[in-house]
Amino acid sequence: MANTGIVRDERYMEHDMGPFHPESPQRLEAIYRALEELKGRYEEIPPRHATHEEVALIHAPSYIKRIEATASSPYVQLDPDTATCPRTYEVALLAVGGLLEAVDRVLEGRLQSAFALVRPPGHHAERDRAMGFCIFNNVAIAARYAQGKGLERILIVDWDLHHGNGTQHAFWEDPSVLYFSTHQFPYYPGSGHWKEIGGGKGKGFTVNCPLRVGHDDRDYANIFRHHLRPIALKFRPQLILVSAGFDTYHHDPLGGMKVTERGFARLMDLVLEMAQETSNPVVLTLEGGYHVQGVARSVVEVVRRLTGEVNFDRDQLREEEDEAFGRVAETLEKFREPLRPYWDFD
Ligand code: Q9C
Ligand code: ZN
Repeated sequence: MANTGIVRDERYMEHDMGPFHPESPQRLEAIYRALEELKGRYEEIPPRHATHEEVALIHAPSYIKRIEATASSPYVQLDPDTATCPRTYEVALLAVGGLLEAVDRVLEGRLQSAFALVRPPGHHAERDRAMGFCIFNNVAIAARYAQGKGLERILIVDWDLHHGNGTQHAFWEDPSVLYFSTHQFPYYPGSGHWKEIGGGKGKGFTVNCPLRVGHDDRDYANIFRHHLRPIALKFRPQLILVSAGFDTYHHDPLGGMKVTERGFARLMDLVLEMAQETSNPVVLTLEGGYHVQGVARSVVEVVRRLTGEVNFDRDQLREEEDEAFGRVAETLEKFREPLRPYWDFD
């Protein structure tokens, strides 16, 4: 059995943007309840609050103070989609700190992988701006934090439905953090065109895969196998962070993709395979995903894979994916064009 850890804490439910907001406490309630099925097969990681210094690895001190000040108001609207309640500031620090605890455990070698089941999500948060349900950019802070512990190369895989604009901006000119994203396009937040490949020394280290609606398990698997994989193997990350959103789920209310529970398990399988080949740990953090039962079931399938279970026939899936390759072949050719000077594709 593989050694995996889960960050979970009831306090994550205390951040509440109102009864009609899709990024609801019910998401984690359903996930935590569904995970009871796997109890004993993962270690529980208690979170802590991140410090100001840690959050300031990515965010402007004036922005952190602004968020801190929201704790004294019943409600502050930070952006058309993002609001605070009096508990939001502390819960957002606990989200960052939960992910940092998970990173600590894998860097100490105590765990091979971990999944921070936290909220609010983070990948839209900019240096000085909340956006798209996100307050602090959990995954970006975690990457900088891991570098502070001596790591040189970190890969961030963002399989959320949306483009992680905040994460992309944080590492735009930085060749030490490779940001890879698949996302519905054109769509919110608008960034993530395939021509966006980073700037300065970071050119080639931002990889965007903008996709039309309707892509399914096999399409995502093919993009991971034939685009992410060659890049990751050449980059040789020392840690893989995953912005794990489940809003590509086939019944998600915000998305137009067709990924199933088994599709998420397969993406996890492919990321773990790359991690084994470059012998590095994997830490996931929850981003979006708004079909409450769909997210819960998908997270369970991903965690099953982290514990070492492979409850699908990998050879059979490979065959099905090979047969469907034509659906993404041209798209992949296009994505590869600006990246050819930096990476070797087949
Ligand atoms: N106001 C995440 O999945 N929708 N965020 C904007 C126009 C915002 C999604 C619609 C969607 C944000 C973490
Ligand atoms: Zn999303």
